[in-house]
Amino acid sequence: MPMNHNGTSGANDPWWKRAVVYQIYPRSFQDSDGDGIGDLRGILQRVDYLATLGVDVVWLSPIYRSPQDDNGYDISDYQDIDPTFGTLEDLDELVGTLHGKGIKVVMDLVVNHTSDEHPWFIESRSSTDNPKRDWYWWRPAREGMEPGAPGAEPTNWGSFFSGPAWDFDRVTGEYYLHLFSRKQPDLNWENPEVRHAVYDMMRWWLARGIDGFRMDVINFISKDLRSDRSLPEGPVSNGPYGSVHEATINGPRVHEFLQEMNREVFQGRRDALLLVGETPGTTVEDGLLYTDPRRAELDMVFTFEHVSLDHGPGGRFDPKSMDLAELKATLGRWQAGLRDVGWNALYWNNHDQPRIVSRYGDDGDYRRQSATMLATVLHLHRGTPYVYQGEELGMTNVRFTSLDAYRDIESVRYAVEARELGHRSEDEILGALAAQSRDNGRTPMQWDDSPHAGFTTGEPWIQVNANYPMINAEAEHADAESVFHYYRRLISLRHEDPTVQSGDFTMQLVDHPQVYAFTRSLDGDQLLVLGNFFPDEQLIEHGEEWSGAELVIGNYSSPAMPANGAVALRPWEAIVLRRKL
Ligand code: TEU
Repeated sequence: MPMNHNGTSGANDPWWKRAVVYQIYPRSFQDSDGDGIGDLRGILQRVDYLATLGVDVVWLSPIYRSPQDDNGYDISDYQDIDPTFGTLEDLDELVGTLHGKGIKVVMDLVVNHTSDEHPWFIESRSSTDNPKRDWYWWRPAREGMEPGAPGAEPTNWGSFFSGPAWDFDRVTGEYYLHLFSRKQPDLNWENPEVRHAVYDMMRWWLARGIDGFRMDVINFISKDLRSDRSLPEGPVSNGPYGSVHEATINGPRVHEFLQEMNREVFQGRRDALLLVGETPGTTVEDGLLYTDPRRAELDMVFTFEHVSLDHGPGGRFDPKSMDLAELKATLGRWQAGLRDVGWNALYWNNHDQPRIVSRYGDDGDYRRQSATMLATVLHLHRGTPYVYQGEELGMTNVRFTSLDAYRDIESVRYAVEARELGHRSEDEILGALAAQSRDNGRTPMQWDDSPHAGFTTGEPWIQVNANYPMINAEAEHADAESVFHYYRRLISLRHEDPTVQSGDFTMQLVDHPQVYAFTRSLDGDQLLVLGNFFPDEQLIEHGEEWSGAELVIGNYSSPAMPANGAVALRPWEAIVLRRKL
């Protein structure tokens, strides 16, 4: 069994422990046909860019046939490509081209729910005795209440996209469950036919030559079903609905389902694949269960604690400022918890998150410095780093000034509900969206300073960030000091340096309110990583042992170096030092 022996170099470690993954959100990456929406042939035009960056894996957000209610996370055919993005032949060509450059391809797997336009759901909703009725979560109205009447939903659960998590269906007079939009009905994983249909589909994709899956909300697939078929109410804290967390996240059978999936789909070929789960609401204890290789579930999971530190009691649209000591405590807990067993996925950004440089950095005067500092800190952790398109350019949040500019269903539904509830002013709603909307991460990739940033020759489906004449791939490529070239260096450091790959992690300066600090150690080699999260100078005293240290990487052209037992970090400066023990 491949165990991950901490503190020793990992020649037998799985390949993904030395890899860097790049996430593409195809809708916003590159349009090739002028319809304003990115597509597979667009990605093909940019394969050289990915090779120059040096990434090992590309994860594609969903490109399957979909009504696009949630930009493809609502799938109506798992085994076809949406015409917006191209064809299966285009995908085969893209996979072949990426493979030719030594880049693996991971597909998004969205099987907690389908689209309501999936043939499975169309059948399921057609009658109460349809053979696929039980493939989804159908329930009658709350006892003693008129079906369809307000409050008659089977449980008090609220959906992640506002409103109730149940939708009343007139045809059969029952409700179906949707944790996300009403066009994303939840599959009933209790039913073995559902599970085997999913496994068939996964085998079909693997046979097509893909290299793994990023599994969307995979820890939501087991609901807390009681023996009388009932589902429990959720606790109410903020707003009109009960929370779905307790009854749907990390549910009773989730590990059993994942182990079954491994036996049915991955047996004999697991080592070649990358299996990463998206697992909101997961603690270190759950994370260990998911990623312990002896349990054969997942290789690593995306956790959410470190990207929720600027959420207030009301959730993501109730923003507050992030406290650095909390960030260190959170990421440090994951590093310590998965030290001997399991593995961390490392990320700042994805298509659901605002841009990190605007969030934990400074997207004004210190954009380059803070983007590269944040990158240094993340990429020097132990785990597999993920880069989200545009992060390597230091792309920032977009500042939409009107609600009409937003496209994301979560943002739009939130604004509608907040207006209805009347607790917040228009300005507050716009402010919350500006800080936290998922659309911040979904504006088109900024390639050059031509119209629409070179993303499309047509009208882009979502506005391009107005800062594209300054922030774009062409400009970044031309500038040796750019965020882009810094990411290239970090990626090759991951490939070449055994201490970066597998060194033991120890958090330092735990209570320091302004500087992030840690060491990595392996076989007598030690790295010290320092990142200044503030625009003022920080003097860090580290004792004499770092005085003769060698510089590994730094984000200033003449990096701060230790002298007299201390190092002075300039605004948003990051350095990595090496010494022999
Ligand atoms: O996201 C799951 C998830 O829980 C959140 O990150 C979500 O984005 C939401 O904003 C919570 O506030 C995954 C996908 O990444 C996301 O794009 C999909 O919308 C969602 O699942 C449903 O498939």
